[in-house]
Amino acid sequence: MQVIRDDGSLDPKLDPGLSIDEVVALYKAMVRTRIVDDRLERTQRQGRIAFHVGSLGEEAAIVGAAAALRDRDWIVPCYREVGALLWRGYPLQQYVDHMYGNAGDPVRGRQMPDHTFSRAKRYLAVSAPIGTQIPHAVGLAMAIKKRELDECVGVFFGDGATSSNDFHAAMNFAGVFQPPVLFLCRNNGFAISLPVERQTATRTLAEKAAAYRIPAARVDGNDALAVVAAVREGVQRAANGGGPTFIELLTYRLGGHSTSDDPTVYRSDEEVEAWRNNDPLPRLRKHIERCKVWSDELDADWRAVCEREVKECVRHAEEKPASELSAMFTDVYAELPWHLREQQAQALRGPRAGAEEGES
Ligand SMILES: Cc1ncc(C[n+]2csc(CCOP(=O)(O)OP(=O)(O)O)c2C)c(N)n1
Repeated sequence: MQVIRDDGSLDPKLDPGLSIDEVVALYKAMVRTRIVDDRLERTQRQGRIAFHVGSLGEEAAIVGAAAALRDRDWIVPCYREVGALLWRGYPLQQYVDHMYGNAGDPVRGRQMPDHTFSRAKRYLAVSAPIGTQIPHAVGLAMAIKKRELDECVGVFFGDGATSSNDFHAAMNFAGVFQPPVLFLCRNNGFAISLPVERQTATRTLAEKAAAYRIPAARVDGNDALAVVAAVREGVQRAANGGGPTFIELLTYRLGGHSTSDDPTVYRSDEEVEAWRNNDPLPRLRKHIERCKVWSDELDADWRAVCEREVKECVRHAEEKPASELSAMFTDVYAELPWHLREQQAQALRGPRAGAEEGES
């Protein structure tokens, strides 16, 4: 499924009918996500943060899907979807604070960078083991169905996650019990170094849904408006009591899997170059330029605004103190058990205090 044509015009049969202001907002959010990514990657390379998982090249799949969900719908992310959280108006400063694990980090430094959450924005905490978030999302959607709420759940995962037990258990359950859930599969070509051809024997990922009797779509995930159209259709189906939808978003990870990866060892420059020519940002930009609401000047201005914003956030994040060490022991038990109280006291005395005092 494709909406934006090569000349920037839209296929009238599939056009999701966003206002031009909404399309510009979507484009601006995609650019902002990329600039934030780029800044964080540089920050990691300078040794100022430990780790980053980017979404270079996947912005249409991520931000486009978020734009089609309603604010009351839930997002269950993988780890690459902070663009969806930012789309919902999550403060960039709070995200950058999380990347530093500083005192402003809502996760209080207890998780890896890019493993954040927001209750206010209905964005669940990242669950790092691949695929585990998929049954969480189905469970959440079951609760919505039982309470008869007009809400749905969009769960993101990669092509690699379709090989997990959790994916199949969740799809099967959703097929049988019909909760309002959208399976948003970002097929970005790779699970770290494993190409999708080695991940599955099926020709597409979308066809897997047929076995669970879940309606599916295969969408050009680099076409932001095709993503919006497909996800809207899924939201509509869920709202009408039609149950789950599976959407395969065909895209490509232009960057490394994370800052700990070197993709040049498992794929060719030619392949990356070919996908660079299919970059979702220029594709959407072509449409808004054709509509005469965007220009080189506006583009440069917006990029400068985003650059300034993220640099400011990094500066503020570096001024803040680290998360409290004691936070390592809080927020799990209503009453801390004795052994954790002991460990907390020891940690607060300092890493070598126990040994010096002759404790084992
Ligand atoms: C159960 C489990 N096995 C292995 C890993 C290590 N791991 C982290 S990301 C990843 C690849 C996932 O690929 P995919 O689902 O396609 O998502 P993508 O990173 O491409 O967005 C792997 C194997 C993990 N986190 N959990």
